[in-house]
Amino acid sequence: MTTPSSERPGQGTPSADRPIAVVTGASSGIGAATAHTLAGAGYEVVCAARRAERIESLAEEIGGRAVGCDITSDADVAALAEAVGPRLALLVNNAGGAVGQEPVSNADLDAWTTMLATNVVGTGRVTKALLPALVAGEGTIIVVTSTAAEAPYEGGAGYCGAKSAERALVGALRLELFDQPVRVCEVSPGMVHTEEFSLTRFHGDRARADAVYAGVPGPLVAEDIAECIAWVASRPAHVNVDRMVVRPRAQAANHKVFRG
Ligand code: 8X3
Repeated sequence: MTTPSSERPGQGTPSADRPIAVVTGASSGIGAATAHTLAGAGYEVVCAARRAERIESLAEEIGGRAVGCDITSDADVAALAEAVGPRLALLVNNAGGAVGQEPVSNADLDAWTTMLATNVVGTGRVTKALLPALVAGEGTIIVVTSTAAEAPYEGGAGYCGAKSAERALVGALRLELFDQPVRVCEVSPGMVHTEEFSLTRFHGDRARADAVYAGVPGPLVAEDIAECIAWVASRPAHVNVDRMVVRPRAQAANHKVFRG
């Protein structure tokens, strides 16, 4: 469903008159920024994440709804689908992330399993559960992948592998839905300085997390990606943005970053 900007209902519009958007991983970073941006664009945003207290305050702030949801749980995702109801305009699969950056020789394979369970299987679980509502609502699916799927880098076997598999999911799904009124899009961000991404990746090591962005003149921020997601969603219904790759100007490739 596409809502022309001139006809978009505002945030104060009653829920029944607003198209519904689901954002997973809405408790922080790109997910929270996307929830804000989509609410401003007239959606009733269902904020889904594990950390209930965070999404409850977010939902209250933006006139949306909070649904506690661990995307690795069948029961939680079934409850999310129940809460959404029969029609859905937009699903933003954002939940996921990186855990660790060790070379294969020293890999924590449990971390690989976690990354696959969230980024790939979790995205598949949510998408599968919400697909009937998306078809009924002639909706749009946007998957937030990563430039980690563009090319592998040292220490990225687990994360690059997970994001590449998530990208493959997007491609397969688009082919499967070719005769359905559902758009399947991918937004692939490069370096985005959020409060948690690198901190989680480096197990809470603040110095290592900060070093990722040190000296970089203008890494992306969550709002940059939220705007891209909202733009992709707001194209006319016949326009499918297959993939949008977005990096800061200072990042020519994952491994080639200018630091002033
Ligand atoms: C985040 C981008 O470069 O850390 O998904 O893989 S990178």
